[in-house]
Amino acid sequence: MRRTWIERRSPAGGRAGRRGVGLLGGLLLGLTFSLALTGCGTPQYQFEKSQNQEKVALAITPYPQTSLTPIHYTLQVSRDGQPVQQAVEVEFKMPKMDMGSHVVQAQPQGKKGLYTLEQTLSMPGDWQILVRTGGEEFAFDTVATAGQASAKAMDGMKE
Ligand SMILES: [Cu+2]
Repeated sequence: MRRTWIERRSPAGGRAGRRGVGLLGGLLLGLTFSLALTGCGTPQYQFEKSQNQEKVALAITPYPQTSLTPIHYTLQVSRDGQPVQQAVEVEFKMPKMDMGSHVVQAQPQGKKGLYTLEQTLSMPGDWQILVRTGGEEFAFDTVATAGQASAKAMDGMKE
């Protein structure tokens, strides 16, 4: 349905393809919006760790992550293969720098063990993402490249 809607809106699809617009178009539009609100479709998990029967998969969107840009993180948490529903805390820190850390609560999405959060990394470099599921702590070593905004900020600093 989503694809159909996009084709209808594309210039190539033309106005002829919009005959049925009106109520149906409104319904499709509403559906597309609700899909957009529930997330970015199927996340691509770049990282996965298991320990003590618990498993955490981490999806970074977009990937690779860039600094000074809001990045979406999706976590899929399971224990013995079953979705886990509990508080999930995430800490962001740069292991090679003494610049503190940022702790965020991940928001549960439905009952499939999915959790999301958005975070803007303050600078490019190595970022350790610590995921605490209650009993376990999972450490993911990730890298952020310099985002557009970051490159601009650096230019601004060169007076
Ligand atoms: Cu730093």
